[in-house]
Amino acid sequence: MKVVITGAAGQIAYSLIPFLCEKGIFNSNEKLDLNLVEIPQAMGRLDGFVKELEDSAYSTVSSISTFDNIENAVVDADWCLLVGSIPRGIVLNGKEIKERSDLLQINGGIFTEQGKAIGAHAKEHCKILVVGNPANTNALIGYKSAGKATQLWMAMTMLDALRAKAQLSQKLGCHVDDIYRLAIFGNHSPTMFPDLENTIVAGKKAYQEIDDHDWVENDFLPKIQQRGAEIIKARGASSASSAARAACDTVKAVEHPTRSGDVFNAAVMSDGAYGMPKGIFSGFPLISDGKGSVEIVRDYSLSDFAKKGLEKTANELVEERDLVKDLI
Ligand code: NAX
Repeated sequence: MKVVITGAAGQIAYSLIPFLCEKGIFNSNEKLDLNLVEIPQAMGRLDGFVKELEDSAYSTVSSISTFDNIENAVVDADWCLLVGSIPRGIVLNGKEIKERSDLLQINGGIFTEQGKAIGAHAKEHCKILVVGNPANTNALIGYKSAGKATQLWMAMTMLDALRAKAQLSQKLGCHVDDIYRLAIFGNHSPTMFPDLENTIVAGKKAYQEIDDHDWVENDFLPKIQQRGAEIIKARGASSASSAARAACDTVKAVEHPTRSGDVFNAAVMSDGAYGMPKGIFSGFPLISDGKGSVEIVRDYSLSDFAKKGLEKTANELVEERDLVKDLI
């Protein structure tokens, strides 16, 4: 089982790789070949981390290799976790990258190259999870550049779903495991729409249990949409441990059958489901059969309030797509 991780010397990967090496994440008992990818300037830091991984003596791991280019790293890959990207605020060639359009163009270049390499060299049924932001549109660029319909491209919305579950469990005094069918629609950005109208908690409709639309609209939604910014303000750095947990949970969710009556969350290519425009990567409720097939769950009913939320996040995704149209 060959697993490629980019951005491997970064803060998310520092938590993510140990999580992935725990038993039971992958469906197969094959041992893992970890191919860790970084930019040339970060290879020294990556070597230090590799020493720590070696010292952890994971029984699940067969080999650990490092790469400063994507082409060689993805040969015969089963999974590619694309975590590395250029963050907003970085200074490149004397210019601070502040605008979303600049960020999309720069990361677009990275994901074009990575997509091409994955399409050409990774396994036919390789699964790809894009974590690096702007994750949905990076996934779109990667998917288009790969040009291989048999490969499964996803962008991460699991962290948003976990955040929403945590807030709901606090509100209703239930355990997170009692929450079913919580869905994140749209972009991994402040326009995302976390839906509670179809959520079930311990067999009951969550919305009726909450019985407070004002809390949903004015408390819950902004909290989930702004949670990333809240963490950056408090920590002085973006979410890392929770993002790593979410990435690992996404791999596990694809690798194993979804529990009966539940869904998991990731953004996949829209085929028009729930009125989301075709040809963008949007968060949807999904199910996996644990054998490589992932499908959108299509029986959610959406109120006018939810439809408005979906429209807003869809518009943003279309705008992002238009900003990178020369790359796709
Ligand atoms: P770090 O800056 O700590 O690490 C990123 C690493 O990627 C760096 O070591 C850098 O050298 C490397 N890198 C850059 N370009 C690369 C390339 N072309 N190939 C290989 N490696 C490359 O960031 P970290 O906190 O780990 O976050 C990584 C990404 O996740 C960011 O884009 C961040 O915005 C995004 N996030 C996405 C989330 C999601 O839910 N989808 C949530 C958490 C996080 O904000």
